Parts: sequence; structure tokens; C-alpha cells
Amino acid sequence: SPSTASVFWSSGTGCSVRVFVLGGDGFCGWPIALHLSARGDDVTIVDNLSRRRVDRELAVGSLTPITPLNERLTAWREVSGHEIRHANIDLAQDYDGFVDLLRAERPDAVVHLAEQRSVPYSMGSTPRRRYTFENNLNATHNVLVALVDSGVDAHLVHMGSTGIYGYESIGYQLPEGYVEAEFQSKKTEILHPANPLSIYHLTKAQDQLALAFFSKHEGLRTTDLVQGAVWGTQTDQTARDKRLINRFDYDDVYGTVLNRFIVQAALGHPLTVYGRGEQTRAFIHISDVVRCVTIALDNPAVRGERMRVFNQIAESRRVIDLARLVANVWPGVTISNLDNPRQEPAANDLDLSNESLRALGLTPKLIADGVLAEIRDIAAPYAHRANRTKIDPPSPAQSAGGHQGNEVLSVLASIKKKIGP
Ligand code: USQ
Repeated sequence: SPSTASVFWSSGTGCSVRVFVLGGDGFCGWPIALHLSARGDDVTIVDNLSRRRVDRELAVGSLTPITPLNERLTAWREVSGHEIRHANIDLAQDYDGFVDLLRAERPDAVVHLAEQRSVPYSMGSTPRRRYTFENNLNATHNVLVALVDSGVDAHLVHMGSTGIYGYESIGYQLPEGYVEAEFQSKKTEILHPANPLSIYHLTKAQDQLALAFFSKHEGLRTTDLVQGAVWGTQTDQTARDKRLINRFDYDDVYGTVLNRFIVQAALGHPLTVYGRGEQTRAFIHISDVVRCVTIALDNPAVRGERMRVFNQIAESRRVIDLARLVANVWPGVTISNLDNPRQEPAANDLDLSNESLRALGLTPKLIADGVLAEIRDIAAPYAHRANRTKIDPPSPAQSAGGHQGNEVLSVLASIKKKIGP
């Protein structure tokens, strides 16, 4: 059961900020929790360890040897002298547990990353699609309602995705959240129309609308960080001890494209470019994710203000250009163009403004400046841990008869059980 001890640590400024990191055991959540704790914030991770469960479901694990969460927290205490608490709560299911924790701890801010975040997972079997939709929307809705219910005036910072804007070339720079619209000669400002391409992105688009609603009608203070695909592994804090190492996904379901290419280079595996690789996506390094969340927390939305929206990206790149970049810095790399297993436009332009975060001090790390070190210092030393069978996406025949097929069979079996022979 969650610890509800009321202990504050000084940030050196005399007052400590209390922060919940929902999803704080994940790829982005863990380094965010460490960074905030290192600067003196009083951090509680709320996480039901679902990402580790999905690893078991997919029979794959992080390339880097991540330790169990309790060991991570012990290591952090030893290394930094700071305590991070953990509450094992399923936010989508255990509303009462979360509202009790909010009432007991009364955080100043809540960073919400507790969602199923893989696009291919969300577009897989029916159970996975339903899980993604129900889990993500319930979790976000429960967090919003619990903030209202508990009367806790915490600034909610939600991790969104640039995929809500869609991946069709639209010929203009995507603004940060809001656009001026004119209809029948009336001018107004609206949220940029959502155009999600996957169930996962659909949930992020719905989350954004929910945040906007609760800001407007319930007076919550909210910020949506519309984030691109993340690359890299370590931050200053996760590098402080081996037991703190961040996770690194390289498989075809959870590995993000650049991290996959980085491992593939280290393994001498041809880079798996889907289609011609003319898909353009936005990217950001994990250390800048941490920086952006900190900037958002330090510049909170004020009560009565509409939801803030920041595009959290460093740069946009075509997939084929990423592959060429990796091939240029690492000897012997070859590029292979595979049939695209995803449902997405074969080619698109993407131009996103990131003016707000830049104005608040973000100077992002660029891929060209960091990719070689990532292959040399992370992927190569841990390459022996990679399961090579998890790199190539399954062929259409494999997907139909493989793991997902089994999942459908087990759902059918349970329905049969319920309705009898
Ligand atoms: N791709 C390849 N080869 C691969 C893997 C991917 O060509 O081996 C291509 C995909 O087809 C896609 C692009 O690379 O066009 C990006 O794929 P990705 O898996 O790196 O990223 P994505 O599925 O878009 O999702 C990731 C995160 C998600 C986040 C999103 C931000 O998993 O949580 O929200 O990036 S965004 O890309 O802006 O939608």
C-alpha cells in the first residue's frame, strides 16, 4: 500500500515542491522523477508497473539491464540522499486509491505519463486496442476528476504526442495547440483539428480535449506537452549508478525508430527502414524531455487560464535521413527497405513550431551531435543482450498466426466459457 508519510526535503530555497510522477517507472517517467528529486522536489512515483508486464507479454526486455523499481529507489537514496516514494496504483481502475493519495499528499504538481505509449501495440490485436483506449482514457479522466474531487490545486502536466496532428503533409507550420479559425465570416480560436492515425494517438487527442474541458469548466491548471518520438537513453541522473540505468527499447513494438537504428548499427543488422523512409517525424532526446517537463513545471498555468500547449520537439527528420546519418557515423552499416508494416502515409512533410519552449530556455540536443556516442556508449556495450528475433517486424503471415492470433483465440475461449458450449 502507498506510503503516505508527510516528509519534505528542502530545495535550498526554503520550500520544497511536491510532485507526483504518474508512470514514473517508464522510459520518460524514470529520468523525470530522478531529475526533479535531484533538484530537491519531493517526488512520489505512481506506477502499476504495467510496462514491465508488457515486456513479459511481448517476451522482450530493455537492452539495458534495468533493475526492479524498489532497487532503483534504494540506489537513488544511496547515491543522492533523496527519497522517492512509490505508490503502486492502477490509475485507470483504482480511482479511490488515487484520490486518497492526492488528499494525503496534496502535491503542487502532477506529471502524467501513465499511458500505453506504443503505436504498433495500440494497432495490434483487439485486446491491445481496447486496452490502450480504455487504459489511457480512463487514467487521464480519473486523474482530472480526482484533482477536482480532492480540491488539490496541482498543476497537471500531461505528456501528449505530435501524432495528434496527423501525418499528412499540410503545407504550413503546425502551431502550438491553438489556431485562428474563420467560419461564415466569424473568427474564433480553436484547438488545431486532431487527425490521429492510430488508436494510441486517438487517446492523446482525446486527452487533450479532456484537459481543455477541465481547465475551462473546472478551473484546473493544465499543460499539454505535444511530444515527438524520443531517442537516447541516459540523463545526468540515470548515469550516476548502474542500478539507475534507464530502459532502452529496441524491439519492433516499443523501440522508437532512431533507437532501433542505433542498436541495429551496433549489431551489424541492416537498418529497418519501413517503405522508402520518406515519413517525416519530430524527435527529441531524453535529456531534453526532462528539461522540457521541468520548464513546464517552473512556468505553471495559472488558475482560470486555458490549457497551455507546448510542442515538445527538437527537430524533424525523414526516416531515411536518420538511417543515412547512422550509416555515416558507424562503419559497415547497411540500409534495408522493408514493406511498411504500419498504416501510415508513405511520405509526409512535417513542420512544427517549438517557439514556446525555446523562449523559455530550451536549446535542444541535435541528433547529429549525439548519435555516435549513443551507439558507442550504450548500444555497443549492451548489444550482447539484444534478442535478434525481436528486431524485424513480423511478416503479415506471422502476425495473423502468431502471438496476436493466439491472443484472439484466448479471447474467443473466454467468451465461449461465459456463454457455455
Ligand atoms: N519506422 C521505421 N523503421 C523502424 C521503426 C519505425 O521506418 O524500424 C518508422 C515508422 O514507420 C514511423 C516512424 O519510423 O513512420 C516513427 O516510428 P516510431 O516507432 O519511432 O514512433 P511512433 O510510432 O510515431 O511513436 C513514438 C512513441 C510514441 C510517441 C510518438 C511521437 O512510441 O509514444 O507519442 O513516437 S510521434 O512520432 O510524434 O507520433
